[in-house]
Amino acid sequence: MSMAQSPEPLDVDRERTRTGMSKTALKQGFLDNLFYIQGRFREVATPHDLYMAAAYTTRDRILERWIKSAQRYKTNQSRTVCYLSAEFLPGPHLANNLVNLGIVETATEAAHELGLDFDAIIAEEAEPGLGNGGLGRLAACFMDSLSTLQIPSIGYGIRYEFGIFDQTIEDGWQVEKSDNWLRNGNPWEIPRPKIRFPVLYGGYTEQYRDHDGRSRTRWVPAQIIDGVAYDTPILGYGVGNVNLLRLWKAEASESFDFQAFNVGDYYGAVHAKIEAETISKVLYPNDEPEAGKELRLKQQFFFVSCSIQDMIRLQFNTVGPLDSFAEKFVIQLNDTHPSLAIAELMRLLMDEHDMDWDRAWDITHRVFCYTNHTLLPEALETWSVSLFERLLPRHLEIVYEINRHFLDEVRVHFLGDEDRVRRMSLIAEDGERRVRMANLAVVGSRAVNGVAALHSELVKTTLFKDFHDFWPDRFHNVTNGVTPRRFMVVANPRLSRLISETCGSDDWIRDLDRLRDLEAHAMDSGLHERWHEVKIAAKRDLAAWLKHRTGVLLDPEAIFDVQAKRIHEYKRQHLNLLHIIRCYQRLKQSPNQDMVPRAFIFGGKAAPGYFMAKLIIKLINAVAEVINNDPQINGFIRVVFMPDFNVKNGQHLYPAANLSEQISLAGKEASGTGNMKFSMNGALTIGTLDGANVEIREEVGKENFFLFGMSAEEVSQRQREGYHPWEHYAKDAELKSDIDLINSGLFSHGDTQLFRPLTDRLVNQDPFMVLADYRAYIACQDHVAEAYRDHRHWTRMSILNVARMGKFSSDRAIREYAEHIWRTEPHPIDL
Ligand code: 4GP
Repeated sequence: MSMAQSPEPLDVDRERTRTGMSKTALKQGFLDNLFYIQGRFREVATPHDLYMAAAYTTRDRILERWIKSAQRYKTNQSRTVCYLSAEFLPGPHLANNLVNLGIVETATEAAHELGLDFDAIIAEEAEPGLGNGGLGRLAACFMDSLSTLQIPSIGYGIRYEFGIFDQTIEDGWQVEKSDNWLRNGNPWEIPRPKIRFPVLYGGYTEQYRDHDGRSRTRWVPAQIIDGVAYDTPILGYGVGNVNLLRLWKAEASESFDFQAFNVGDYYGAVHAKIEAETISKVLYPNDEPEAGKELRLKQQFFFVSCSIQDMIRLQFNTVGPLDSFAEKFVIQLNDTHPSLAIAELMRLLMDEHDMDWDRAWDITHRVFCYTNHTLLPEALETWSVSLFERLLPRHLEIVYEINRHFLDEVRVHFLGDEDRVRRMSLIAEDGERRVRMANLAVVGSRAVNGVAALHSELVKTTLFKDFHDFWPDRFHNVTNGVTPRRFMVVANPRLSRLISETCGSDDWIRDLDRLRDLEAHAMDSGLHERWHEVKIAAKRDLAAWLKHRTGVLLDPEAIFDVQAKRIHEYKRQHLNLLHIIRCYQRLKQSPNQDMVPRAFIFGGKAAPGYFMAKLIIKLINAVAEVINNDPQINGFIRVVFMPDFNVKNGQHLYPAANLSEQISLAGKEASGTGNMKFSMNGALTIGTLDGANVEIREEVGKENFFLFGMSAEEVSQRQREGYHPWEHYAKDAELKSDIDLINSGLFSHGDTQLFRPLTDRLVNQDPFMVLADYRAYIACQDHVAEAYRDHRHWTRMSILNVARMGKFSSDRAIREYAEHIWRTEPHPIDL
């Protein structure tokens, strides 16, 4: 609520007491929850008990709004957005919910009066790591914005018992630890044992005649598993709306257990239960590359089948007949992982609800929309026809039938172009026959979008060119965004306060374009001083945190140069490393040179099976060990790897960064969202013209962005002409000496072979053109160092970066989806 519009303090007090938001009510609620739910009293409570009591106290305050929202949506028969995503990375809920309820200060004071350490309570919460990276976090930002924009919505996904692994670093290597996030209970979820659906697998299909004599298909499955709903309320910021994150847990279906018991096969019954529960047991820890594993396909079908059945149930409960299903719902497919939903809706409409093909298809293709998140060929999901048929025999028939109708249309449109037909088919026929999930998603959806302007352009001109030729109007762009609630207000309270004071209101939290008001103060030396203080304080906090976890001490005066994201060759953490080695060599050659001190900070997980990514982590840590312990360097440069980068730990990084590394090879990063989080917190970007970097640069102004490297077009031209990385190695003496230093064994206790796979790959193949961009990157980094010397100028650039980030709020992204793609309206719930 804006300061200007605040009611009189007395009214606020009265209102807070009525709604349980007053300090007294919070304290009482907390003590009650500690006693009645945790069975503890103050004196014997563990830190985790205190956290649980705080969480329940907060949840109680959300429930009233939740029920009100559900009732209102039901009576209004509101059009509902169903966001289907195999991943959600919401981050810890407590702090975020307090912000969205508007009671951070009251809760802090209440905790203080009870003699509790508020920050310690917040820190107790386990990370719900139900996602790998960008895609899952985007889903969580979108849920926050959907609620804040008061759009009725349900996020559907899987309640993985084990989320993304916890990362530890041992001897410089990544070691994965299982993430038992539910071990101590999850106070935010509400189990819904009555919302339970059977999910079928395997078996065969058969034809039969129904009572009207029509030929119908019946699926006789070999296995039935139940999906049970667990709901997490998602509260909007400063509004009464609460939407739902509904995650499915797999359980053995009772009837199945029972059969086994009847024949005395007790072991079999238990076995079936274990097998059933395996489906929602663990998240696949791969970021982009596809795994092709049977369990993964089972997981995908599991959650889409439950979700579509749930929507049909809701349709009957509210609007009625299924004919208006596409008016009641819009289903957004977050990548191809949920695209089986297209075939599942067809099956349910036809086999269970008596519709003929044409009616069912009309509804289906009007209800679905699909977002693509990557162009990397290895990430495009395909499933072998034989596996697909074994698990989902009925769906394969439906996919074939969709394909038959579709290819008939293609043939009519592009007479005689069988090559095109082959490329567009839902089935790849070269080699082992495979189902192409991306093609299914495009054919089954009425709208397809990329996640940044450049990416959406490449989607149209490369990946889905044939489809774009056929259906040009189907393709859209919605540039990603992130929620300022999580990534500014929760992560960076100091900066948030400073912004609100400078702008005279906190309206920017809901309307991020209002950050523009900062521009008027960009030259104000008073603001400069405070801006600098805020940044330094965050850097001190991060330094203390990292010292505690890694033993490495950073100098808060140094440039905090941060690259935090999944480890992947296309993101080019090794390019960053080459620059670090360059700085090191320069300092060794002239120890007295006037270099701006730098702290190089990395964070990110590697997929457990991705050898090269794990080797990059090892190299980062190996370089860190040598540099940090070299007395000649004397702390001028420091390198540190933050273990277990996730939403929770990331919140320490964003506020403290001076420089944000967004250095992927142009054309490879679909959008990036870390780029937005850093910039919103006043870091300047060093980056290529890739993903959303392009738009960030447009917004903040090219003079406030450190650009280097080839453009996507130059990259493809180089590739067409033939790229020979060894020529760069041979010609550029510094580059050669940086790579040679790695090969010398300096970073590997004399082992000259350890990093060979990495350096050989760079010199001989270099698929992501690290060597081609090396020179430009080093030059740009020199430019950064010079710019940092001029504190005033740097601070001004930092302020302008924040001031111009309005576009990158997920509220803007959701507004675009709502207007151009979903055609949904807000349904405000009064407070
Ligand atoms: C990621 C993209 O790599 C990233 O550029 C984008 O910002 C993010 O999705 C959200 O759109 N892709 C994935 C993935 O995480 O698994 O494909």
